[in-house]
Amino acid sequence: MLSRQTSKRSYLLIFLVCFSMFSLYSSNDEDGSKLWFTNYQKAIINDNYHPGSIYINESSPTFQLILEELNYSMSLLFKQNIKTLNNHAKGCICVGTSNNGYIAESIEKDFFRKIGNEGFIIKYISEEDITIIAANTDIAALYGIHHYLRLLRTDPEQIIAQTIIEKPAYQNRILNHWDNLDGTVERGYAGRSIWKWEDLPERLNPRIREYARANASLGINGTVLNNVNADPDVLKPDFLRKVKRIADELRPYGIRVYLSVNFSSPEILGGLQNSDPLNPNVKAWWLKKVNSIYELIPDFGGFLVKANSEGQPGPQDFGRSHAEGANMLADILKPFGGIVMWRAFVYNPSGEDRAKQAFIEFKPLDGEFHDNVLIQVKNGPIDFQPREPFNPLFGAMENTALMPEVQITKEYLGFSDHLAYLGPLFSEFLQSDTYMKGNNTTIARITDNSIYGDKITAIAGVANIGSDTNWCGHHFDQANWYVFGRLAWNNQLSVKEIAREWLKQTFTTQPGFVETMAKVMMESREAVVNYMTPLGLHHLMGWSHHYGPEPWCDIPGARPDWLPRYYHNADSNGIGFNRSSSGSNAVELYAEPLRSMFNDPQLCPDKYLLWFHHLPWDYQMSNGRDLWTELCHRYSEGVENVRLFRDLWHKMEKFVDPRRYNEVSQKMDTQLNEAIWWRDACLLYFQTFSGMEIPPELDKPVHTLEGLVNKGINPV
Ligand code: GCW
Repeated sequence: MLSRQTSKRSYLLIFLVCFSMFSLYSSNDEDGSKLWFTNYQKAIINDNYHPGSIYINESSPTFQLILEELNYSMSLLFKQNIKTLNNHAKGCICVGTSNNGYIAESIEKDFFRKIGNEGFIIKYISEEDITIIAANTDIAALYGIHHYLRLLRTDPEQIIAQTIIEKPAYQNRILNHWDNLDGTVERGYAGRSIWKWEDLPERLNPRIREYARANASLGINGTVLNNVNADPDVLKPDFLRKVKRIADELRPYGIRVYLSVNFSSPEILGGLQNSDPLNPNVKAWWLKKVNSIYELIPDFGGFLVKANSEGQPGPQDFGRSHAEGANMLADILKPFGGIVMWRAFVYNPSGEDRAKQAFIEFKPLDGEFHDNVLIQVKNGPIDFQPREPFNPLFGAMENTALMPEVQITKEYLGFSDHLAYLGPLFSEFLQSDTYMKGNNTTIARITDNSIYGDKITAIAGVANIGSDTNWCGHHFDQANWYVFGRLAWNNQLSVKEIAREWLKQTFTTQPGFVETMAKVMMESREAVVNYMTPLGLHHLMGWSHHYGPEPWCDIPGARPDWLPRYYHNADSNGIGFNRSSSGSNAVELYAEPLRSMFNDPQLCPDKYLLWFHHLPWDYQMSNGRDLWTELCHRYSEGVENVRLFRDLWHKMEKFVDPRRYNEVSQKMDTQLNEAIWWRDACLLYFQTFSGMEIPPELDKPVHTLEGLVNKGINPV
């Protein structure tokens, strides 16, 4: 029997155990709101590396942020109070520019020349046990400390192994928000706009500061606040005051604000007769407007313009070219240091293949754009599909600054319901060789100035950020924001390494988790391609909302180039879009050897086969299967991979807090159901043309075609 004393003690023990379990549980039950600033557990370099103090002798709002960030992160990492020093001392982190005497003494001058305004150096001086983070500007020092903290949390050995010198690949690393002024987000799947326009300028959403911190941690240095389908009202004085409030908040983090503008603003807001870019009154209107913006926001970045595209107004409405429109705005912005990002996303329901139209319109304008204009080109020639070959404008406009635009929000890859890590998509695109100047004329090297030299450089990603607690809708969609930022900084990084980095900072550094999930992430986009649009198929999704499969979609009177049939061309003879020399001849827009390779179905990579060719159902693939059988296998493989990902995720339960574990599990169930939906819809529909059997070794459809056609999709 327990004595009274013992039983009291055991109650106390049970209480303590329960209490500590409870606090463990509650502190570990993450909701995703902390993004990649969640896990600060492992920071072991070796027993001797325990920095315990910070020495910064310069001051600015940004240096203040640096101090706060270091204090916060290092006390979590090293589990001790971090001291702030007035001089350098053993065991300190010393951050600053060459205005700091100790830094000037310790870092070679040449390094400062190499890193420019945004690069940094991290140097560990082992004799003194001091880590220096040096840069030419406070913003670059902020990038430096974030890099340092990232290494501490993911790969700490690097810090003591060598001097690290980093500088960004692109000058302008920009998020494009498709946020409307009413708080909705076009193609946004994570809630409403984080700007909360209605509260501004009086009240600022506290999330904007966290947003700035997250972007600065990646080196993102610009943000376009509003949708490219631009509401002219954004340029009204009341709105500009709201924009100013956001710009003021983002400034210490090195983030400049840009706006999408409507080309008809002079007519709509100014009451002018037209918005002709050569009309002196129009120019005067824009000049006055730009002046008023810079009075409020002295470091305003410039304008993003979607002109003469999908119903948006533009210079062609007045018989002027894209160059005339862009240059007019650029000339006005130039004295203020602003730029124009002019989109090349143009196509019309003409007889011409949509995949050629941007090239046909823009290529002849090469050399006509002024030097503060960038042409913003989507990665593929159609529209952010799960897979497209690269847009042939890349490499073809030697005398024009071209900036890549990728879509971080997953309009065509399952919204925020499907796990699809976009690193492989982004790097496949950036590393595509255009062969325009021989081997290794990759898009990364063209657009970062490594090949044609001396132009303004930039890259844009359409943001997937919203008011959802976890910012992006799916916990794993945070990785897409992250990988965009990391590649914008260094377009040569391994996207698998980036996935590992993100996993370690967001969940745990346990190798069993990191390696398994990095593999899942790396394979996830290919799985989506397989269950949605394998072998070069594209644009099979539902009308307007773009969710789910509708290869049969037919809307009386609709633009043909908005209907799936335009792209898949399935009939009893076969399937695919003939863009070879016997078809639309889009292949001619590519340089050799790509042109010949894409033109010949025997040489064309399988992944682009039906993008460039219309082939018979019994066409022999290189693996010996006929086309129909291969298509069935690809769709099934996509589904099986999702099943595998889900099973692997279930094995991760012990590594992940319950909330995020359950939320991701639920999304994975949805993804599996929808992968099956895609497979069944596409195969059953295409089977009506092929008349061939689904191979018996593959799972049978669980739906009927009739049921799916009548399903009536109700996306989020
Ligand atoms: O992909 C299409 C989207 C539109 C978008 C357009 C664009 C902002 O469906 O919603 O409009 O691209 O990029 O301009």
